[in-house]
Amino acid sequence: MAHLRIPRPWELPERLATPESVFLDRRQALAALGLGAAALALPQLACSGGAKAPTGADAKGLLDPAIGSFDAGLFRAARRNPAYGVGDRPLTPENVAAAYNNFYEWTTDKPEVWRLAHGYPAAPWKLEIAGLVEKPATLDLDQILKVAPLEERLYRHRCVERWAMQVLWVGYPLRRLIERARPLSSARFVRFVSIDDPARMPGQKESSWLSWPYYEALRMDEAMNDLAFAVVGSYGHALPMQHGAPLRIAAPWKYGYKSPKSIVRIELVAEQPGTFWNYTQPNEYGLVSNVNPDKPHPRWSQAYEQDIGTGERRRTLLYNGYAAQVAGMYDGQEV
Ligand SMILES: Nc1nc2c(c(=O)[nH]1)N[C@H]1C(S)=C(S)[C@@H](COP(=O)(O)O)O[C@H]1N2
Ligand SMILES: [Mo]
Repeated sequence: MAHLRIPRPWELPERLATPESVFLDRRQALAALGLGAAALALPQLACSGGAKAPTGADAKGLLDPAIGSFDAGLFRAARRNPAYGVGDRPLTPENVAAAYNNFYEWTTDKPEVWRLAHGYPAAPWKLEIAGLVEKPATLDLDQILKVAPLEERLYRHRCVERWAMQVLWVGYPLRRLIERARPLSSARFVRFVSIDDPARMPGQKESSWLSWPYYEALRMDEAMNDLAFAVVGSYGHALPMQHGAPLRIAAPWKYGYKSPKSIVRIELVAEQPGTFWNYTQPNEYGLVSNVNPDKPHPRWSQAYEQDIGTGERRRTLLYNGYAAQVAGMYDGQEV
């Protein structure tokens, strides 16, 4: 290993530098740079209908909660919050959502993530809440799950790579977790740090030049918006590891990378923090990264997306369909 020079992020081969390029092969990425029909063409997913879900013996362990049977009753008791719907879009089957994941700590190969992640123990867990707060704390799993009553929400999810789904998350408003620590008025951003475990996470070891651990951030007003959800479960049970157990964020009006998984630290800060992808790809979207059909990625249009469940190609919605909840936060600002 000693003879290997660690490349700087800007030297990365394109294939490794972005999650997007895993989805789009080079020819498609070049086509997306062009005009007209080619720019609108979406790459095919694993099969003609959508992403392929493993079945039978091949799916063994696919949906296993990474915290085992710990507090299973808590998840079953979670009630659907009727304020959140996805219009006429169908719910993505849970075995599709759980078998097509972005979680680079494991691998960049989406259908393989769950197999590698399965068996990783998300219990016990420690979550630190620190920075500009009156009451810094370290929460164990039981405390993480009981910050507020669990509720279920049907959310859209839109990846910057243009795949999309409708998923049932279980959790509580992120605001409740932040309020628990009593933020100081000087706190302007919330920074999240994901787990760092290169000994057991093959993607962290293989992609050692990436700036692990994964880190993300929201503005304070975004984090306090009711739509920002602290997710601990999916489809009526605790999260399987591939979805980011035991705690991940869902900020569904933003591209998927703004929803960090397997969080170990939340920090309230005054200055705008950097993020994993802004550091790696500084020429792509900035901190806000709201879903916007009219703001193309440097290498492709965002006008259309593809549903991983049905394979349907459809128009991208501004704020991913959540304008009523979030547009007010961006009055007079660039979306
Ligand atoms: N720690 C961590 N969080 C992450 C990622 C990641 O690679 N590592 N990928 C992000 C991206 S690009 C997307 S689209 C979503 C995917 O969430 P899902 O696999 O649960 O659908 O997770 C986000 N959170
Ligand atoms: Mo993504």
